[in-house]
Amino acid sequence: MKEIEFQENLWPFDMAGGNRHFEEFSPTGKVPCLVDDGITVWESLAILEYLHDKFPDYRFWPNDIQQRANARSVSNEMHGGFLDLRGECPMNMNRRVEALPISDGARKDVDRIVEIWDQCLNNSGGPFLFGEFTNADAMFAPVVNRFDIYRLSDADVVSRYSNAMTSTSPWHEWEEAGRTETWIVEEDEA
Ligand SMILES: N[C@@H](CCC(=O)N[C@@H](CS)C(=O)NCC(=O)O)C(=O)O
Repeated sequence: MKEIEFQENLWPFDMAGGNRHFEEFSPTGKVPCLVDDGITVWESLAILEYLHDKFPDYRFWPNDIQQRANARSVSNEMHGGFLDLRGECPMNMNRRVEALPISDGARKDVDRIVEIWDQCLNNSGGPFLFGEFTNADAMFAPVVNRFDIYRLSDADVVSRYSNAMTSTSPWHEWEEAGRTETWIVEEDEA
């Protein structure tokens, strides 16, 4: 989204083998992991903070201190929470769109996410949570996919945000790349 050059190294999951091959480049043995100029950064939110430090002019976080605090708060909420939703509704670019019955816990997560999107978009005017694309949108992008494929909400704000996100060319590239994968990770099939 910020048109910064990067190289993606695709290491398919090997759940049966415990993904031990990830340990070759990632201290936690998990992905994502960024390696830049000999610096290794793991944990998605730490990677986004690193990008903010490295490219201060790209506005990875909003300029305004109040908005930046809000963006960091909702991003941390995503990073550390919504476990029911994340467990029951894995992100999947290849799944056919179909409603999925979800637990009360996951419904509570959905309601809170709709509330966040509603407040942020009303406040900023959109198209992204804080106006232009920021780290907060990067954190919520996988949830846009979950809302779409499992038809989790028919709130106006959800289709509005989903349209903004899924009409970007990085989204198309991401979706296309996911759809060309031929392997199935059983753990990530709802
Ligand atoms: N809190 C970490 C989560 C990392 C994580 O759980 N990654 C998953 C894929 S989304 C993974 O690598 N799983 C492989 C495994 O647990 O063996 C982050 O935000 O980066």
